[in-house]
Amino acid sequence: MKHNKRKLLFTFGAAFLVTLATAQSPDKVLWFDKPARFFNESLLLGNGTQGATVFGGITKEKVYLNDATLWSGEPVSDTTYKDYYLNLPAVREALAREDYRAADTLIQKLQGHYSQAYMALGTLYLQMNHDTAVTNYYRDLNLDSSIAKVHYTVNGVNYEREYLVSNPDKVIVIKLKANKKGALSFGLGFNSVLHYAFEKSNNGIKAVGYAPYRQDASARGTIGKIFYDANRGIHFGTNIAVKTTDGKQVVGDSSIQITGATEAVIYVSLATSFNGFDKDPVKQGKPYKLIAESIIQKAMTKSYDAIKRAHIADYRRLFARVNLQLDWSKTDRALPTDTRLQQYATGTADKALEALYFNFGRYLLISSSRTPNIPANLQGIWSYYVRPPWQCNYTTNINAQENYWPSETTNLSELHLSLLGQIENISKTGAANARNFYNCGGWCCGHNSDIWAMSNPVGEGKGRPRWSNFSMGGAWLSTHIWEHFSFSQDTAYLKQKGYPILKGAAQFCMDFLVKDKKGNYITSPSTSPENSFYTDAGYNGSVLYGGTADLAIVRECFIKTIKAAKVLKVDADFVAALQNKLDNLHPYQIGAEGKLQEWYYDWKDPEPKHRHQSHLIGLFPGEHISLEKTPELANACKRTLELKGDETTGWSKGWRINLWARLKDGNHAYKMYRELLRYLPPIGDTIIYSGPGGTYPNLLDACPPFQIDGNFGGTAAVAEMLLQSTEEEITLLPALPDAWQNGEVKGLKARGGFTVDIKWAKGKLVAYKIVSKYPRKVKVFIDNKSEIITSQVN
Ligand code: FUC
Repeated sequence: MKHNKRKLLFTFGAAFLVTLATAQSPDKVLWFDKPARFFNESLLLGNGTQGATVFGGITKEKVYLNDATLWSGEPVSDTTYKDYYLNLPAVREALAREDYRAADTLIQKLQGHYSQAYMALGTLYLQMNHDTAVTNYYRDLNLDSSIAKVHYTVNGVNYEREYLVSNPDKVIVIKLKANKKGALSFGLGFNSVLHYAFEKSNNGIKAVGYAPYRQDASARGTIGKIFYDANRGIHFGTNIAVKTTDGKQVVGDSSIQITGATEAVIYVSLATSFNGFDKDPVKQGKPYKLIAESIIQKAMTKSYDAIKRAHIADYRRLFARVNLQLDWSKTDRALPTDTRLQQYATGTADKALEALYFNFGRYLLISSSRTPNIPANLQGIWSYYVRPPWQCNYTTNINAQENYWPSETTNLSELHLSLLGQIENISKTGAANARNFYNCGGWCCGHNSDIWAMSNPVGEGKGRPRWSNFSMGGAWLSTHIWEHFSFSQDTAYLKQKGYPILKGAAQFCMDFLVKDKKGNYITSPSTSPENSFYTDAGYNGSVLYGGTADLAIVRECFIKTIKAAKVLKVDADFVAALQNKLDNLHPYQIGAEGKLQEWYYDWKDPEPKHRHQSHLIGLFPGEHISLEKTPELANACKRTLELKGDETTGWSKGWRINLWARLKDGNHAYKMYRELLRYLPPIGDTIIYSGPGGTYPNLLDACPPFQIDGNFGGTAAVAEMLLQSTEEEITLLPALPDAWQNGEVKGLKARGGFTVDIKWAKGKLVAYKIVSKYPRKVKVFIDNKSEIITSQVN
């Protein structure tokens, strides 16, 4: 009844909105009936490097501009921490005598600087010269085309804007149109929160500026100073120009005025001087002014339609590889996205919204991860701060990795290369850290990284060890190398690029391991990401020996390095040495409450519901714990999750959904997926670090604050509910929730280089297709029964 009333109101009040919205697929379009007031309501566009945040303002429009390569800082020096390892024995000795308080203090001598921060580039402003009384307002983001639109009517004239960020042409384009000749008049300007100035340009306005060469901050980016120097740091250039069909254009030094036009196209180019993690961005920087100039010149020779056609074709080549249908035909979803989210939070069924969130995750990865060696950061590429939350960097104790969980399974393998390139850079800076901090070979990475591939433990001698002194970031990252090979079967990549890096991570772990009192191998010192314990004596500490998370990561790293060496038929002696340490690692323990023990001893947890669950890595994203192979350990993981409960931050929820999927509990995974999509109202532009995780009106994940990892974790989890694979077998519908009775998914990827389509009805598989480059035999599990099939050839 209520539902009908609402429909009536829409039909009567804004018939055109309903027509527009129902013409769109409810699983591929985000739309709103009001402009965005805040970032958390805006629409994000990107070509994988340049980003635009569109507010859809009526008389005043603003578009935040970003470039993935604009960060504070300069290359890191590998001699800064020479001899820090001399402080390591004292920490180990304190731990050996069980003096955890001393270990917590002494380990701070093994801390270096914090990371640098991702920088906002600037804002494009439009001032529309028409009345403010507007009807028929509508804005959307179409995930099928990666185009945002704004429509509204003023005094009987329909105004339209289309926004896109093109990868083929590397340009941001906005087309404005009025349906009455000469009705389009507007002014355009630019500003930046960084240091900048306007320079003369041939065809529009041009701003050039630079980021701080140093920014001192804690992990949250809230304290310390910012240092600018015109001769240091990453510089940027932006050119903005307009082409009109008619009317008049006046170009000033810092603004452009258009009067009496019918159509106008705004072109924006962005470029920076960043030229690699180890190159000085001034002395060895890219010619950013020339690059920005040449991009705009080339783009302006093309029509909007030509740029749009090339953009859509390029984008769809990636996006259209996967299609998910969850049987929503009977639901009326002709409502704005934020209203749908609000209704969903009260229990309304909206399977199209569940698919929309999945599609949006793939869209976000395509839009933020196409820059060589620069992976999507904590906010992808979209930030408007000089002091972003957590420096908007790479947090390598979960967040950077989680961003890439959907990359292989949802058929976007080439986007993984941005992260893999960054790992290669980190392996170079990380070799100095292994030497300087731990007197080890190979390479390692601490808690964070940035565009300079910094990888030292952070904290500057004062950081809390529970996050500052994590030493397994590199070993965890290195597992992505094997995952990329396992899905792509790209042996050339593994041989030439991947394996030496993976081997270096394993080498560090080999050297870092020490023996415990029983003769088993452990890490010492050790931490469990961001968590702390109570010793039996009641001390609340965070540095211990033999933490389970460390050893789980070491297991994953060794298992994958051994597999890679065997594929390449190399390093038999190294493999034997790895296998020996692997076999003699301190084994998993199951604690009194039945959970997988996080600490070497069965200590109490000050925060039993802590958001991190790094000791469960063997279950997901890892592979050495499963219900089939290690049922006891898998059940201990389950118990851990039960004891932790489901209430947690966005990224943590994203992770737990994957864990529940691996435990083959589709209904629990689905329950938490619904919670991940819990509507959170926009809280303005202040940064809030506490409160429940969920989803903002524009479908961005809230840790809180906004972090894109939750979006990617949720997207990966949908794939994990529908398809799981190991190198030996493929399981179809391993964790299908009761709520998804009927559906179809096309184009998911399985390990071994397979592409998989699955169709189901009434909760049961009805058809499937497995395709690969060459015909291959593969074991397929359906409903716990297996069959060997030969894949079809594509
Ligand atoms: C880890 C998490 C925090 C936050 C930060 C970016 O440190 O524990 O919740 O996500 O990364």
